[in-house]
Amino acid sequence: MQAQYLDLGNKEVFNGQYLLAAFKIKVAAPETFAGAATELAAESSTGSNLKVGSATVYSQSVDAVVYDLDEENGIAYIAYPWVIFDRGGNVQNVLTFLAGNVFGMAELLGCKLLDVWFPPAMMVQFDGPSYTLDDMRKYLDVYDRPILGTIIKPKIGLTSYEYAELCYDFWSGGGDFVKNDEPQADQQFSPYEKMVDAVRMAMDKAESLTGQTKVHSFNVSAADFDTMIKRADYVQSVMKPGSYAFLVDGITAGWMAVQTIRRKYPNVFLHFHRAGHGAFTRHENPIGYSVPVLTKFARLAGASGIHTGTAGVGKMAGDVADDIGAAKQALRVKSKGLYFDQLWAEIPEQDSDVQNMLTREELTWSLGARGLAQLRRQNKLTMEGNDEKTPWRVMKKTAPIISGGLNPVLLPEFLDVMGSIDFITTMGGGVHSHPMGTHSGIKAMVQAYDAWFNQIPLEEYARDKEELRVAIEFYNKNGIQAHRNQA
Ligand code: CAP
Ligand code: MG
Ligand code: MG
Repeated sequence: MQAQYLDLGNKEVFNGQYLLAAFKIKVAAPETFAGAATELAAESSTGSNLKVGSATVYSQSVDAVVYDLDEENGIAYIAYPWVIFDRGGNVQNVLTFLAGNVFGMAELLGCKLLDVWFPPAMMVQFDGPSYTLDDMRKYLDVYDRPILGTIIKPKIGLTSYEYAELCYDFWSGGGDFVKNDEPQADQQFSPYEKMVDAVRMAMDKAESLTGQTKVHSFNVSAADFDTMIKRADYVQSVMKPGSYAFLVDGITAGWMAVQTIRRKYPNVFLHFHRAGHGAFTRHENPIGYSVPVLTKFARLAGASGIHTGTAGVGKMAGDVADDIGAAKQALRVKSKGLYFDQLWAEIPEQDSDVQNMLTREELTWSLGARGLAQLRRQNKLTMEGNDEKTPWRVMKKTAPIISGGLNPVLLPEFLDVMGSIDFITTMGGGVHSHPMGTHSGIKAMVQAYDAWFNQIPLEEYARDKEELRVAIEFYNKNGIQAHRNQA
């Protein structure tokens, strides 16, 4: 027990000078619950396992504070003076405190950061997103549906031209967005610059055929920052502004890579791929942090989009509370969390602009996904409540990116679970496994969306649409839905 970190009932922690955190902890005997919470607070702020004589009056003033305990549910609430964090908005530094050594503490058998709340004064230190889903919607001229995307599959192993052919097949079939898969880099069989050149050619061909603009997300993750920047600069030298995004494997390449790309290329969509997040976020893992926590930090870091999961509709573990909760943390100005309601604005209550925006946002979300789609089809509105009219004092949105085992037949179900159309869906297997090939895979996706929008059952809508009819038969037999039905 380190009593100096315990101050139950402390109300000062709500004065806007503290980051608030809710940890679910499991304690190793003989430590008490309160004792473990103080050890956690010490190690994740100013202390160690022993009280040091070198502490000063000032250093003790920035100790973290255990301000509430819910032993029955295993929740410890800890407040951190936000001044302890590196100045200038540094996510890796905050996580080194809150998600660093504490995961290794012997007296904690479980230590999961389930929710976090950022005070306005701290939020302004961080970049937040710059180029957003609204900008991509404008570039694509797509407002009344999700951005329809794919990941080229097989995950790796295609030559640059084979890769680009699939991009063309997808874009020419009506798709908007193609991404590199998360491990694609500068492999022997697909040299980076040749891949970029080939994608540009495929994009030009598809755009002249369809008359529609297209986007490609290039993975710029690399062994070192210089190589990452070199890859980003090459993409920028070949592609048209707006036609490309930079993908960063945010967990394996790290937060410094994410924030470097955000700061060097503010006019480019920053695509945060979260490969590796499962080690921290899966429910069965008692040590780590939740999907909403990862998503909140990604928005703070300035991700234009981050994968938030399919809420159990696809192949990855996940549920509505986590995944749709995370999507709302990413998109909304005010979003309810598991433990804290986050307001992504610096001048909250007394500001009429923000209050009007919150009212509009509430109305928009009450429409549900289809209601919003219909509103947009009539008015070509971007996401109400957090759009280009967004005052400077509100942190811009991060777009949920939804993939993981989705296929056209599952899209309607996910839309209803999501409750919004403001996301990018990227189906890999769910497009390239279509029995008639990639071009039909995206056509089936567009047809499935149209059926959902017009509230027509898929089977009925597919009567005169071969791509969708074949997709329904194939995915009901081979897709995730088949596995779930067997379960
Ligand atoms: C999906 C994917 C994505 C995962 C990421 C893959 O491919 O490209 O990286 O979905 O998961 O490599 O598995 P499929 P999440 O569409 O073929 O499943 O979006 O949950 O972070
Ligand atoms: Mg240390
Ligand atoms: Mg992938």
